[in-house]
Amino acid sequence: MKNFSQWFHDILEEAELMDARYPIKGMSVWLPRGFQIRKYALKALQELLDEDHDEVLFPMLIPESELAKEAIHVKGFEEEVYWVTQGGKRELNEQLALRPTSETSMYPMFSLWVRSHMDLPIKVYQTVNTFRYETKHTRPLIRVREITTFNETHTVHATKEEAEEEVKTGIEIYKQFFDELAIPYSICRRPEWDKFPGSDYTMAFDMIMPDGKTLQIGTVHNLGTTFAKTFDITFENDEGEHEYAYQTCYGLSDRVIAALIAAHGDEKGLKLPPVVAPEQVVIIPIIFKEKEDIVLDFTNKLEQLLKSNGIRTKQDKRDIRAGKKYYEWEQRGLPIRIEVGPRDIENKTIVVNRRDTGEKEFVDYDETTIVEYIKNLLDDISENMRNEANKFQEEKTYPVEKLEQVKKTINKKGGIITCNWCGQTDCGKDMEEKFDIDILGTQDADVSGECINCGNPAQSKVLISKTY
Ligand code: PR8
Repeated sequence: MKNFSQWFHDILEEAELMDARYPIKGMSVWLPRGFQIRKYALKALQELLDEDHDEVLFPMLIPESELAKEAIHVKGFEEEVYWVTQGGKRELNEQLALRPTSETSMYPMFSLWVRSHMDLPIKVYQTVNTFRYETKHTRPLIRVREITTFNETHTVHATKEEAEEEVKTGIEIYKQFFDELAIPYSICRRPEWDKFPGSDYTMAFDMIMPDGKTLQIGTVHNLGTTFAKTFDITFENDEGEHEYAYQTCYGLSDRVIAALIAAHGDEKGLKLPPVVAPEQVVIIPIIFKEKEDIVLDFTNKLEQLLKSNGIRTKQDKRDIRAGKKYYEWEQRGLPIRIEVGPRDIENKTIVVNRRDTGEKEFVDYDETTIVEYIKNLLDDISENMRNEANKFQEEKTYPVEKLEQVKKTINKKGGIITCNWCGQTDCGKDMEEKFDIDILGTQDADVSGECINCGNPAQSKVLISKTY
């Protein structure tokens, strides 16, 4: 892919995912095909969250007085908040923020809900739209001003250990989710200067995009007791004393769909993992005049058989050239295309094409085994797509030992560099400036030796890249 930015821009239109012509910067329209992909991705995520979290829905507007309460948090978002100041022609007594995220909408309510340790833990999530007046260059799905698919989980616990455990749970849920969608990632702990405003620390997932820059695709934050102190979320312990609760929050956004598109797409267009494909199989009847009935009778039955077995199937009977249909379905990224013509029916075969490898196979047709065959093939496609994507992320992650290799490697190859680091803010910021790169964060590892930049003893492994 020569020019990823252009490719990404074009594919949204060509595969009928989004219309970016909406007349507000940073806001786009989800088209039916895009919306379906979003729907199946959310379904996969919600199934994982629902095991141990409850879905809720909070209002979109936050009173200024609540938003302003947590000083560090509000500082982090002050440049990005949209304000509602009027109702009709009347000025509001207090201006209301369009939520940039929901801590300050939820936590005053948590304060009312939590009385004793019996009320804990609270583990809730919601999928909502949030608004951030981003000043960096906006791009559909990647950096938007209306995040239309903000899935945020918020939890409250009686102990620090439980909150730590929940951070691990959040990471595990996201790992499973990204694995299901065949989205590769590296996980690290963000440096102090880049953690979520108000959190103790932030764990982040980053994916290497085809152009070599990384995209932050999800974050898990340990909030400690900072917000509990601000919003007075306390509980009475066994000894009758009031204690501050420990909190976590974690979130994903529209970026997951961007990652999905970017991780697998190629020159022919989209390539969708079966779990999110609006149709997993498309059947193309090859119709010749005299044999039309025979072919359609066969393909109608095949369509019904697959559908009744839970395989999302579409038959494309449009009166246009078969070649044009192949081209379109390839561009839309459907995992499997089946072609059936009169001669295939005579030979008791069907032609099965897989989008991931481009392979074509003549398959003996047997009504009793075809469903099993297609299901296995879908599994195989998922697995193959996951392996390919993970391989890309691994191959573009380079351990580096000498300082002069940092900039050279990133500029030449893109991707993520790993090296030894002292963990000091001054040293990290010095590297960011010197080499025009970003410190993604640290990974726990047994390191020995010196920091690649300042020569002090190394404390951890650090991940470095250029970022979106
Ligand atoms: C929180 N509070 O808010 P976070 N466009 C698209 N995606 C975005 C954008 C944007 N402008 N900004 C952020 N994201 C916490 C956790 C509730 C939930 C995506 O955390 O600010 C990024 O992938 O880190 C980010 O990791 C995720 O939303 C969560 O946002």
